[in-house]
Amino acid sequence: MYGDTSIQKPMKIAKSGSPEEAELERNFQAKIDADIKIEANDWMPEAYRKTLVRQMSQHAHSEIVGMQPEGTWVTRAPSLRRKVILLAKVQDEGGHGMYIYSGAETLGTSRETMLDDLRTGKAKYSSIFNYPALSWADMGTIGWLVDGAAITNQVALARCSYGPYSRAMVRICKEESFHQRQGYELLITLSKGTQEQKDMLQESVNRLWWPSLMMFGPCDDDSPHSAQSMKWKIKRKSNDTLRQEFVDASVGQAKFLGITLPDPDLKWNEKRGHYDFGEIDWAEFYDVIKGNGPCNRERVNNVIKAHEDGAWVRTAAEAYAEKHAAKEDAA
Ligand code: FAQ
Repeated sequence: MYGDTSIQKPMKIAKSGSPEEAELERNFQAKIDADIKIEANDWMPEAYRKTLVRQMSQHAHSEIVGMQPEGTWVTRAPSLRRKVILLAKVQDEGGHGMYIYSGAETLGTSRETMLDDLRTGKAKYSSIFNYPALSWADMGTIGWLVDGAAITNQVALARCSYGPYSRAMVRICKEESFHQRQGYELLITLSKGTQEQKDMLQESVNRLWWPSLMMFGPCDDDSPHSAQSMKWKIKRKSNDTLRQEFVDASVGQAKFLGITLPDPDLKWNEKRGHYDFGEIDWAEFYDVIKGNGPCNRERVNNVIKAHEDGAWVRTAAEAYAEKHAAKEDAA
């Protein structure tokens, strides 16, 4: 459906800065204000297209790179049941990356270009995947907190103005919901286990809580893309609103597990009707997204290696296509 990007060009062309372009832009915003989806062949401002390619490609890269931390535990899962669940989850993340790359391709940028940008370090992916998965409890905590944060964001994205992105999100959210539940169920099991298992659970949450809050991006005041993306309804809720929703939902879930969240400032604010929470270490966040997190180099190197190891598959596929094209020409 999305394979041939050559047919996905805008229908109307207007000179930049011309009255025709201003008219097209007014109609475009009116559609968005009326909650009508923008589709691949509709006219759209170049900046809207560029913002979507940036966000969607970063999102797809996050899904693909996000397979790595959990992937390292597949061979170490403690039972066949846990191994099957983990394998299914990691495969799902790969599938999510593919849907989102396909969605982004409808905007006229090829998958190869997007992946090149990932390999050369030009494109970002979610900061969270630059932290290592150090214990088996991390398999539960990633499901509970990382998939939990991803769903909080993605439920809002399922209502985004760009049709192919919003529709991909509907299916992805269903799968992420299973991911979140399997993680929480794993943690419930640990919470009922030995003291060693309970300690492993608490240690994992202590490590991953703050990086999970960073997934929502900088505070609204420091988020350069938010205002425009909200106007275009690419983003339906702000970074801080989503982060607050996530904190509010997590507190009760932590209590049920019998653990604490590593934030002395976390307390219910009657007036706001929300939990107050402590200041995020923004220096750490910016350091990680600049490429200096604990695993940035390892993650990108693995992506590069997978691409290089797959060279023979691409060569074989090209040879096969050429052979068939030659046969068709001869017929
Ligand atoms: N990490 O102005 P804003 C998952 C960048 S999927 C890295 O606020 P925006 C599933 C941002 O790109 C998780 N960079 O930007 C899973 C921008 O940089 P640029 C991924 C970040 O786009 C689970 C700059 O900072 N989900 O987990 C981060 O309006 C388990 C300024 O920021 C998505 O990608 C960050 N955390 O809002 C898989 C959802 N935050 O491009 C495996 C789609 C910000 O100017 C296992 N994305 N930056 O160089 C979004 O909703 C948005 O892009 C935000 C950022 C909210 C992430």
